[in-house]
Amino acid sequence: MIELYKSKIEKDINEAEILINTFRDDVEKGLDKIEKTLPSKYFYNKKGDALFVEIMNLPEYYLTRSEFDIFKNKTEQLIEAFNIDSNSYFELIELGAGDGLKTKELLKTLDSKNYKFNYFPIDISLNALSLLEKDLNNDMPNVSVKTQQGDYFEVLNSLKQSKKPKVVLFLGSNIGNMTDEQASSFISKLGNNLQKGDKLLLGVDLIKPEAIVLPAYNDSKGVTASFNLNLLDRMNNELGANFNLNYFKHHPEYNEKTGVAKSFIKSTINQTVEIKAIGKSYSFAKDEKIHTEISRKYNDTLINQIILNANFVINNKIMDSKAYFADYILTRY
Ligand code: AVJ
Repeated sequence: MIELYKSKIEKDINEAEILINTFRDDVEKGLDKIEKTLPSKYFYNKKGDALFVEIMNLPEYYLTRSEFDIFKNKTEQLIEAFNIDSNSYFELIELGAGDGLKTKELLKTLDSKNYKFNYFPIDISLNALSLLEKDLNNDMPNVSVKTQQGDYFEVLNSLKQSKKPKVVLFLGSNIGNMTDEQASSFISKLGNNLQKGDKLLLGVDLIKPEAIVLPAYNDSKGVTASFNLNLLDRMNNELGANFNLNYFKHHPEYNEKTGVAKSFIKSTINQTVEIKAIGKSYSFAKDEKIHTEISRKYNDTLINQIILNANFVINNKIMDSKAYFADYILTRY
């Protein structure tokens, strides 16, 4: 028994070490570049998760509300686009668990119309999954929830065995954090794990004027700034760095022509920062920028380009009342 505990603890320690080592390696790789970068995936620690929840509730951050509008008010259109017989069983798979607020609207309607399905939320975080499962079991006991912990593609590959019709949800413009090349290969890989006729519901933010987009990434309360600068805090806490947060600031940019929003951290003075875990010091010139995130906005042309080499066609495009956001329904061929 004790041996068993010991090996479990050792396994946990081992996994934690791997995580911190990849964080260190990714930081080193990014900061060694002429144009310094840091990966946005490291925003999401406990503090970052909480800040992102705050962001979703900001008046300037229209994305979540817009997609919720679709799920609440255009539910029937979404379901119709799935093109599934209410009498034949299908699998509803969601990439990322989230708080389920949008998905709940869909689940509620599917349930009330007596559709036969299981809901499979996939997430890397067991904690997020168990919170969602409890909440759903409580709110809609009729809906069968089968949480799947792990990597999206590993889980999809295992679900592929069932050969049942599938609808995959990838919401929230999460794809916008990828470069277009990364997005293409992501969609291709999704297609490889699905069968002919299966659906992908891809939620994306649409290209729109700077006056609307920029404030969403530069809110007046400074929550997005804290979210971005949390990366420096993480490096201080986890990599023994000495970033002084008083001398760095959040700097968002948006190009209305290309639809690319970028977030940077800008050094406000000439300074040197030591990162003990890397064993190096980095110099930052006054006004030098570290690129931390892309939040791409889309239109039909861009979506068609991204799915060009994947086996999908666009079947429907369902937008919110302001046409800020679109849920594209893609069909695997
Ligand atoms: C969760 C990737 C959709 O890019 O809009 C919010 C993350 N970053 N504010 C986005 C985010 C800054 C968000 N996504």
